[in-house]
Amino acid sequence: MNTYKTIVAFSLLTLYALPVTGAVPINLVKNGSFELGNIGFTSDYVPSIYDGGYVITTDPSIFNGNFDSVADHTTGAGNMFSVNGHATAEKTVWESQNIHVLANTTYTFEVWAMNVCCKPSAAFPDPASTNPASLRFDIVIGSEITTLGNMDTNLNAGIWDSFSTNWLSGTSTDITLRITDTNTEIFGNDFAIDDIRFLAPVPEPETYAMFLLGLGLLGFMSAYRKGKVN
Ligand SMILES: [Ca+2]
Ligand SMILES: [Ca+2]
Repeated sequence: MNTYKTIVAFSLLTLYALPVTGAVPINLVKNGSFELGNIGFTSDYVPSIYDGGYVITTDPSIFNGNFDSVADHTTGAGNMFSVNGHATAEKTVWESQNIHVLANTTYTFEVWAMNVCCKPSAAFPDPASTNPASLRFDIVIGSEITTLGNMDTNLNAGIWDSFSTNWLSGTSTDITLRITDTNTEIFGNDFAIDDIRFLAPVPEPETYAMFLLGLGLLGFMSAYRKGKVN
């Protein structure tokens, strides 16, 4: 009976634990947290403190003295992608490496962004009135561009906001993700991006297999107990 109880308890624990351990999605974006530095993406922006410039930093105020001193989203002490908005329209802020996707599969895109303008100063007496960036999130498949959505950064500096949406791959097999700032103001329009994720679905067949194995164990032990008692 003790063995029976132990196995039933183990099976139940397996059933409860699997949805948790099996539910960790895989991020297909290389260096989406920017913790590896200036790698894994392309950009029309250049390393610079001026308009149309970016830097990977733990604190945007080091990059540009007018920017607010704010922490990254990943850990509060890591890197973020800090940007001084471009004056020319349709410049790519960030574009992922090629991402291979499975056909007819739903993926989840997530990104965090914040306004980093500005420290109160003579130039920016009321930072909350400065222009927030207007970000557009696209999926690029060859020459075809599909917009996933748009997000303005918060009017106030230092507040991380997120954008998240699902995308069905259809017949697509290879994509890139692209972020563009549609605001071309140079006054304000300074922002940071962090934790860009393109999440593959959880591998469900394995979870179901373990679920059925657990049920099988329960059934077997139930039959075993019945036989022993009678
Ligand atoms: Ca980060
Ligand atoms: Ca600016």
